[in-house]
Amino acid sequence: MKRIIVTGALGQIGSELVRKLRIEYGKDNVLATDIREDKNHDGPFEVLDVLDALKMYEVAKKFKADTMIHLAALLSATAEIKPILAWELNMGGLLNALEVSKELNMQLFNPSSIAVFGPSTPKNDTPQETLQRPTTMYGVNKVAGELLCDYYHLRYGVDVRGLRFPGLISPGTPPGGGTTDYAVEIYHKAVNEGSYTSYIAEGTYMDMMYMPDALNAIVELMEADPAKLTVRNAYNVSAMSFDPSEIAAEIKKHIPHFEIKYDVDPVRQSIAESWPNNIDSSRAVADWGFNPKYDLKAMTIDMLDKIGGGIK
Ligand code: AKB
Repeated sequence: MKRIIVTGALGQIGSELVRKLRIEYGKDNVLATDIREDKNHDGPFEVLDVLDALKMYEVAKKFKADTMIHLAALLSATAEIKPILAWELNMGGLLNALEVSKELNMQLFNPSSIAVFGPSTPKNDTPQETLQRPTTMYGVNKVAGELLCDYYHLRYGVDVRGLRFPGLISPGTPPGGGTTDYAVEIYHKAVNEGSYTSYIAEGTYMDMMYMPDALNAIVELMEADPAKLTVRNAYNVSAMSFDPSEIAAEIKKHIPHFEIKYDVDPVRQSIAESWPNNIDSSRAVADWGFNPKYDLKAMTIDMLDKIGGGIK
């Protein structure tokens, strides 16, 4: 049975992933950690700043962890506002996670992002291997992080695995500071207020995935036969691509009075425009059977149901 330590466990992915891992591997085999205290946490929990390498080592060693899921990071929009902090946290945290994984012989999961691509990358069906010249601090962190993962795998044999996540959509803990967050906010505003003002312009396409598919992808990748993995930096994975008007039209099918307006934020718009319209996930399909279940239609039904909008 795996013994898993999760960093950034109170964030959007972490809060749902820890719940799933505890169901699959047993509550006491999954240690949630975060920089914030969670007094009501239901299961093993430790306060951990990922920049504290010694504490990361001690906590993982004491727990006898054989796997680390390293989620603590600043997302793209916040990273543009606080680029130095983004560099320190995103790079320092990952370096510590790689070092601790090397020392304790742990398997490591590192989330990368569609942000590794930039304006010179092919925009449609973006291949697994292509130009990666991002123009955001977050993208620079993610490319450097992917290279570090390759390095630790080649040089030290660390069993590191990663996914280039698109925007992740979920009804629970909200994302914070991302460019794709509009696709989460829109559902809450639709249910609670009947309208949403999008900071991303109509016609701007980005890759997206519903959280259950993202969680399955993490577990399947970490369980995959290492001999089948041809990528150690991070696999392209996407389940759908849409622009704000398409998600609005899907919501309108269930909430007919719903209206979308636009008040474009230049910072997040320019980040979105530097990213692909849709990436090609075929390598993940071939190597370990990536198979997302939710498209825009199915995700919208589930999101509205869970948020409380019901289906009319
Ligand atoms: C963001 O928008 O920053 C993230 C991402 C695509 O990595 N959701």
